[in-house]
Amino acid sequence: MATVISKQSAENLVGIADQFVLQGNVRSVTPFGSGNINDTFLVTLDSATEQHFVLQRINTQVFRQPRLIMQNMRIFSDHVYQRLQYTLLNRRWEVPRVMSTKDAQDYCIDAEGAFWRAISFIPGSQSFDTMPNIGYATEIGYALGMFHNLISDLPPEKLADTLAGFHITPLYLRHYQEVLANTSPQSSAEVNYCLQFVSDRTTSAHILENAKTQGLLPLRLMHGDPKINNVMFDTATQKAVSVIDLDTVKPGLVHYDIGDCLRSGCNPAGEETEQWDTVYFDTDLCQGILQGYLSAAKAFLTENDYAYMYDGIRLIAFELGLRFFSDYLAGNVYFKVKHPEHNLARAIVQFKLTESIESQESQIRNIIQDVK
Ligand code: GN1
Ligand code: MG
Repeated sequence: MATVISKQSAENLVGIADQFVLQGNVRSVTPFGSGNINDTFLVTLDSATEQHFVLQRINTQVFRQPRLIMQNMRIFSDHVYQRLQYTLLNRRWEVPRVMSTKDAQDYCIDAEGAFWRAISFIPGSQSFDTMPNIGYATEIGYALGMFHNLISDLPPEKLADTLAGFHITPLYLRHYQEVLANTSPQSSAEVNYCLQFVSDRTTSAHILENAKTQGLLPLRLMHGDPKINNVMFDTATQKAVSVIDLDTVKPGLVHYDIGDCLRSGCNPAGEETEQWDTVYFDTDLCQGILQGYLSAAKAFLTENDYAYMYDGIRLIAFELGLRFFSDYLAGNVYFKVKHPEHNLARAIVQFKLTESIESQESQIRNIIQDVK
């Protein structure tokens, strides 16, 4: 459900935000962004030095050990700050900073036991839910490549697993089958389409996990959620300047990230549309994103990484559709929804996108060959 703030809780919000303020006063706290899991607010201060920061209530039903997230974020940012000191970059690049409370903690717990943390807001930046124009595509790709590049020498085992099973498609498939066994969804054209869609694709769900088990794809650190609106753009230069939302930075495959970046960046209709006929995968945007990605990531990619890139793109679109559909069947317990059919509608968008990816397989494989 959308966050509803009563007068009472608005006052509480100011009190919670104030825990993270070392200089100045809180002027306002307003709902921010379009996250599906955590509750996010923009805090505005009357301070001259730092005008805004981002306050978040972590959904502890999803992230069971939120302290591990904060620990990962510290290790991640210490490493990246150090790398940036020794990297000659001729452009702006920022890393979101964890803010401390008045008593020097990474988080605070409110009277109801909720877990709150604060992250710096990248000044003069904005994000987009869909690609404003093709010029942004290479920038989105560059941002993900830069992100991967900066952690490519941080050993994966240094970071904890903050969300077990995240992006392991066969586990989502198993969960779906369990949910399905315990529900009898009301039959409709939309539900039947989704049921059939998944049942036609159960055998291809294992492709990345099999490649990982066979040692063809190495375990690396990943972002976990590099969708288009997690890339921040400088409002003046229109260049990508940061990748935000670091809760799922943890060991995984870069293919999950490449897939997530492309399934969100190359879907001009956006993941919230209900005009399902307008959903398609734009191969020009795909070419731009991959070109930008490789301009920063080429150094650490192997032949096998390229060989499985198409599969990653197809699989992550399918996987997200499967996750939305399972959540619809389970009664909307994971993703926030605005109405009961919301997750069903979101699933159809991802399945239509998967269909479009599948129908352009040879073009997408050619693009990968061309840009590498
Ligand atoms: C969730 O909460 P948000 O919007 O940052 C989800 C991602 C999905 C995304 C789809 C931890 O991210 O995996 O791709 O929704 N995050 C988690 O918009 O499940
Ligand atoms: Mg996220």
